[in-house]
Amino acid sequence: MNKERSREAFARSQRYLPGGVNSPVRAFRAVGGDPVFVRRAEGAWIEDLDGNRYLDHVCSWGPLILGHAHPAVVKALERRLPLGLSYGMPTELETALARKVVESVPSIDLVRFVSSGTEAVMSAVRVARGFTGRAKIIKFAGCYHGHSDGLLVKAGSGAATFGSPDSPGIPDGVTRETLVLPYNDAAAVARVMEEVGHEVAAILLEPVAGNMGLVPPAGGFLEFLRDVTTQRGALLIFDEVITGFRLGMAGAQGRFGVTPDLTCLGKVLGGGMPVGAFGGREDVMRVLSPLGPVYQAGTLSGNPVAMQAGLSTLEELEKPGFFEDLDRKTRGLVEGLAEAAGSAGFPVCVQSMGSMFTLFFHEGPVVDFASADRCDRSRYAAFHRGMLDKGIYLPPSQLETCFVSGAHTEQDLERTAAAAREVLVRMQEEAV
Ligand code: KE4
Repeated sequence: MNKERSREAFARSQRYLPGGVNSPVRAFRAVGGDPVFVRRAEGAWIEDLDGNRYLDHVCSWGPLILGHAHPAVVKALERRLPLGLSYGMPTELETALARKVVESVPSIDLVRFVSSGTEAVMSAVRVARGFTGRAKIIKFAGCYHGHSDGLLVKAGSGAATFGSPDSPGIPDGVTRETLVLPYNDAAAVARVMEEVGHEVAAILLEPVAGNMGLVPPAGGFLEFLRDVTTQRGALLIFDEVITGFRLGMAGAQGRFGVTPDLTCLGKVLGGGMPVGAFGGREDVMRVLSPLGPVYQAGTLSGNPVAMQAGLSTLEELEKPGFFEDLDRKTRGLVEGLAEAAGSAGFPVCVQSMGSMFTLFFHEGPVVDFASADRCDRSRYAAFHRGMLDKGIYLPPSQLETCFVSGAHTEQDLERTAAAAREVLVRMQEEAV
């Protein structure tokens, strides 16, 4: 594949942008090689500057559940744009999208829109602390909640010791109130809640983890967290930035029947435009300014163009059979990938839920960050390069999740499975 124009574009971008990108994972550092620069995308396909086409399983890291440039979304935006891009004043579009969120997501009585998932989770944590008057937050290793200071934390030495910053530039004091526990470890949560539960404002997690690869909750784990937070007067926050409107209109909380006190949303909710949201119990959300004393604000929050993109996207998702069809197609792909993995001759396992999946270079199962961290990353990098050369675009990191969109056809997905088989076979041949 000729990628000369992408290479030249990457050289130019590094003159003006740190690392040439506006989000680190896009720089391909975890898999090697230069990033692909996009000229256009449509449906399940991306075209790069050199005219190479790729079947897209990143889908902009989740938002493009309909595929790229869905006609209904584009047409709605073409009608919307001549009316203005932003007002900084209320519009009925915000109310319409808020109504859809409230009617779809079991935990949400009131919702506020922001412009990113980071903002959504940062704000939800502030609301939880403001509502409870408590400072401590429990999060889980391997769950990513955006880059707000208090959540870029790595586990302290002992279970009950508080986190330390996971990036320079964050004072110890900011992360001191954040505990990091192993995902799916109910015993660790029970111990800490026994010790300091009365000081915990909230337990925060991805109900289905997507940021250490696809790691589902262990049986009973979500139900346990719901019970232990209720018992100790702490709030339960589901970060559904990935899973919201991805695992169904009611997200992971609908699929598992566990209702948190607050939910964070993003990605699909904006249909590719910058939208995040946080919402939950009315009594909790009423602490927010201008009703209550907890401050939060945003110039482009509820932006009308972004609201329109979200509304048009959700209207497509609500059509009968959308999710059933998407999940069925993904199951077929995952079966093909599992078959390819089984004949690889080295440890590869596939984990999936709904239209999300990850091939782990690990014997499996991957149940938390410690196990995810034992994946063979150099094999994943070789797999990524091999798939890219076959025109299949996978996340440039082992610890991410792949997606299927409504635009992927059965034929497309057979192509992905066949490519995976060929690449894994070649990797085995080259390894001997
Ligand atoms: P953003 O600020 O990137 O919109 O959302 C942060 C966020 C919050 N919560 C969850 C569960 C998330 O997955 C994310 C962001 N996801 C990553 C990829 N898994 C975004 C990709 C990137 O960082 O470039």
